[in-house]
Amino acid sequence: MIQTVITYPDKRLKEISKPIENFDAKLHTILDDMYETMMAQNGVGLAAIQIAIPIRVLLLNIPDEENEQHKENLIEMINPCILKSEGETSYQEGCLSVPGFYEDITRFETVEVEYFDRDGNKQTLQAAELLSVAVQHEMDHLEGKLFIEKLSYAKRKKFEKELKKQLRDNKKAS
Ligand code: Y12
Ligand code: CO
Repeated sequence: MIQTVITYPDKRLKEISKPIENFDAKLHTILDDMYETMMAQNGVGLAAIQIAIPIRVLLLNIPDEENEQHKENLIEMINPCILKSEGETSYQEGCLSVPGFYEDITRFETVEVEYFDRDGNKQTLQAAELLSVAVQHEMDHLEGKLFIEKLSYAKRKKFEKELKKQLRDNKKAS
């Protein structure tokens, strides 16, 4: 079922998510709902806290060269941990919880991540390029952090100005 994505400045986005202990049917339903929700909103990544569930679960579905997403490329990560990180890269990020705002953010260039799949099997992922950026962005959500917190003072001011305009426009439209 498609769920509501909560948006900034909803305080729930600041919550630190709790580890999963049981890899059961309830978890599988949450993962399935997250996938439907992410696809319905053209997302490439989604953390459970974005649908107001504070658990350490995230999804990634990176588009191919034709910019198309395929379910076979879906990665479900439960209780992810970064084992290794290298380099530095900058990428224009967006977030379903911060709609309409995109900005360049600096992160590690590559990361090695250990996580559990939906059946509780331990997995490792070597991530580079968009996958690396997206996994770091989603893992920040598990710590209650949004990409806008990484902005410089000047860019944060630009974001706040755009947010105020969005809120004004939404009020006018309703
Ligand atoms: C680079 C870095 C981090 C990520 C993490 C996941 N972010 C998203 O999936 C963002 C999706 C997104 C989709 C939007 O909607 C459309 O494009 C139709 C969007 O636009 C609005 O809300 C107006 C904003 C963000 C991914 C890549
Ligand atoms: Co996000």
